[in-house]
Amino acid sequence: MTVYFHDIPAINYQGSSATTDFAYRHYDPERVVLGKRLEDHLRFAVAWWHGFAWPGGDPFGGQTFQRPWFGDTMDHARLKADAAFELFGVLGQPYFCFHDADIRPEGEDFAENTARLDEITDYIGTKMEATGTKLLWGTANLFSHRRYMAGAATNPDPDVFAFAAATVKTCLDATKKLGGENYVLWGGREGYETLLNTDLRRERQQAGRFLQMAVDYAHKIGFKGAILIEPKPQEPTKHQYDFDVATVYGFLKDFGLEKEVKVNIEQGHAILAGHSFEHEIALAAALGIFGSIDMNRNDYQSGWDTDQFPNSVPEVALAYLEILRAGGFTTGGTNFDAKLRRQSLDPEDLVLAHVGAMDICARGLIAAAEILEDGRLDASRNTRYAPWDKSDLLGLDLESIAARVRADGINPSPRSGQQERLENLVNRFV
Ligand code: XLS
Ligand code: NI
Ligand code: NI
Repeated sequence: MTVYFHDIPAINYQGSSATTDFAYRHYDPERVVLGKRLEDHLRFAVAWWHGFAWPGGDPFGGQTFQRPWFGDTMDHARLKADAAFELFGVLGQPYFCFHDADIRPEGEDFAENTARLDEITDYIGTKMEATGTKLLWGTANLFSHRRYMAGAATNPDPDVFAFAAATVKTCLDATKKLGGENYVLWGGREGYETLLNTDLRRERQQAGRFLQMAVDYAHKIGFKGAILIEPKPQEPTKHQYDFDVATVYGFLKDFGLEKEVKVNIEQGHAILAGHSFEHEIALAAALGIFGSIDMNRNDYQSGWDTDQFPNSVPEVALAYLEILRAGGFTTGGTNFDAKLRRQSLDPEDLVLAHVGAMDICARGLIAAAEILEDGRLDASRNTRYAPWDKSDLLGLDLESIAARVRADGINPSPRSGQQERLENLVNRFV
């Protein structure tokens, strides 16, 4: 019985000759690329919050969406889960992601929150078993409720730290129970508005200790998944502590967690930090902390985290190029942390947003694989660095290098970086 997506057929791969909007033109889950099925490369996930919890508001107006599951009872929560699994089925999505607050109504206190989370995750677990849909990651919403207005781990009030820590415990339990392959921490309010009331040093220590506790508990319960931090430079707070990949790596090093925690990188957050998505992915891979991605796109003019569905093959291709260069996803995947525009009211809109995004990602990944198979791009990069392969310079010191430069008459002659030529090469694939 359909709850919400009445009359929408299951979406199948039909290729570019498809005549309906309700078809994949590029995402063929069975297609083998670089020795792996596309579905296993991309590991798509639907985000419960944008698809099912977000009411369609903006800073100037409230709810535009009218969903039968909007409401704060457990019956509503179950109906929401029914609709979510219906969408996963229509799309053939292998994974989903959730925050505790997306799947259960807020209770009166911690005990009620926990009971509700247990109840709804039992319900969701049964549906997962029946459908084969899996959990890419779970997380705790430590930013929406007013108790978190001054931060969760970084709050000046230890009671808020305690409430947040207790909540993360329950969300780690829930994620483990559902077989989640990762657990994500996005510090939505872990930052500050003004130094006039903020002890930055203290807050940073609190955040580090909080993360150590989460990692210790994950070990203790035998959680096999990866723990991921999701960097973001600002919004909601003016200064977020987890600014970007480089900042997070320094933070992890400081608290001895660089081997324990990886990153979940979001396209829109990378843009807000003044980076490209592929820069953040490549840096995380170089540092050994690449985990997963939140796929979306930001409006390049607005300066907000607009969380739109991706629609540019050339951009997405460069991101997957770095992911493939890094060896592909292990526990991670492509989570659509993306929401409809608020005028897109219909059930079809939610389906087609994902269909388009999945096709774009498939095209991007296929293009990236072809670039690697072609080999010229990487060959050119290797040639560029080839002299380093036979160099012993990094083992020397300044004095001996100076002596060598004088003795050998070293006098470098610049070589072209060939950027336009390489851009032309890449453009033949995207
Ligand atoms: C918000 C974040 C959030 C995380 C999960 O900007 O992207 O959606 O992915 O808490
Ligand atoms: Ni995100
Ligand atoms: Ni975001």
